[in-house]
Amino acid sequence: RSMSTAARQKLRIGLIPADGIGKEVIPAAKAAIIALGSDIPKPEFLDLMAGWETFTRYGVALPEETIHALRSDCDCALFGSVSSPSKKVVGYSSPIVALRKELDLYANIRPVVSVAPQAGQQPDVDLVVVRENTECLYVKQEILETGANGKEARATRLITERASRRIGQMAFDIAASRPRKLLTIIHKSNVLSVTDGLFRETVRAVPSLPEVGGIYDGVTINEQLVDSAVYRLFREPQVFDVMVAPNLYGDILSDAAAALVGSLGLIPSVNAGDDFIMGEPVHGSAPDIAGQGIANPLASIRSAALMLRHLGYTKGADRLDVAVDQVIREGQTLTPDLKGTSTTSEVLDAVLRLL
Ligand code: GGG
Repeated sequence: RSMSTAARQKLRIGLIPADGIGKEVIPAAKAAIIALGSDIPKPEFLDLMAGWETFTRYGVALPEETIHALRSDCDCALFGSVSSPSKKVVGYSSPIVALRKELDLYANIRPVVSVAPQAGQQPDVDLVVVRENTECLYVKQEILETGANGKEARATRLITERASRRIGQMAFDIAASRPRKLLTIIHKSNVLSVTDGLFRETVRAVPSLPEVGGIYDGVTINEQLVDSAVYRLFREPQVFDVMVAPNLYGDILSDAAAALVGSLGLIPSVNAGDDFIMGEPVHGSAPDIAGQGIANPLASIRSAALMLRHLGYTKGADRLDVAVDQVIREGQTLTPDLKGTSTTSEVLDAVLRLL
């Protein structure tokens, strides 16, 4: 669903690089956006803070100022990557999980496309994972108690009709706009019949909602248990077009799908709500390579393209996508995750030359 462009004079873009390689790839996306010139309204960038490093410096992972600036002063945003610790740290909570909730960015849309089968990408992969972005186990209601079995840890998994319906509608919209018009609902209702059962039934019922009025009649609905979906993803990824999944399954499936096209460093996403859009590379903060200047900027540039496309700036978005695809196809200027020897700035320069 594309948001209104509303004849903007300028495009105010919040930049939240956050941690690790986010600080290297978000500036690359910024440079690519600037290079679009008059194909988009004049961009204005606001540098905003969030992340583990922000927490260690200021005692807060997602400052109020960042949320306020996104709500009041930005038309859209780009988020990099965050390095949350694997152990509980008092006072810390993942800023990206919180941001998605604060801004009600209820859909995480993650396209995975192969453009260069000759370079080891699986041929004909062209799928979109539509991940519910606000609930499931990510409501983060965990408790630790001591009982008869020693320590007992419990987590609440929340699935609501409202969230399942709106992610379902988003997924149907996306499926209806694509040539194959095929939607696969991912669940595990044979075991989790209450929670995944509600997700599955609610998404399935979307075409029959009174307000939908038959617009999804051309969409074929499939469903697949999450475990066999992963199996099929590796055996025959071409069978998938749009996959809609609860939060955790969607997170895992999209990382798995990235392996089909060579690197997580290529996979973009947008966090979409009805009023705001935030691009975000699917990869994390990659502490093993952070600071070396070799992070792949292509997922961030593609995330900028997705964000612009969502806002209705199709020409600018197309130019970014065409340039990125060309760099991948040529295979001359690639970072080490794609078996290349180029740096982040060399890959960015290759994209800029093609813009
Ligand atoms: N850009 C995606 C990203 O940062 N992934 C890592 C992630 O989501 N981590 C969760 C967290 O650290 O809070």
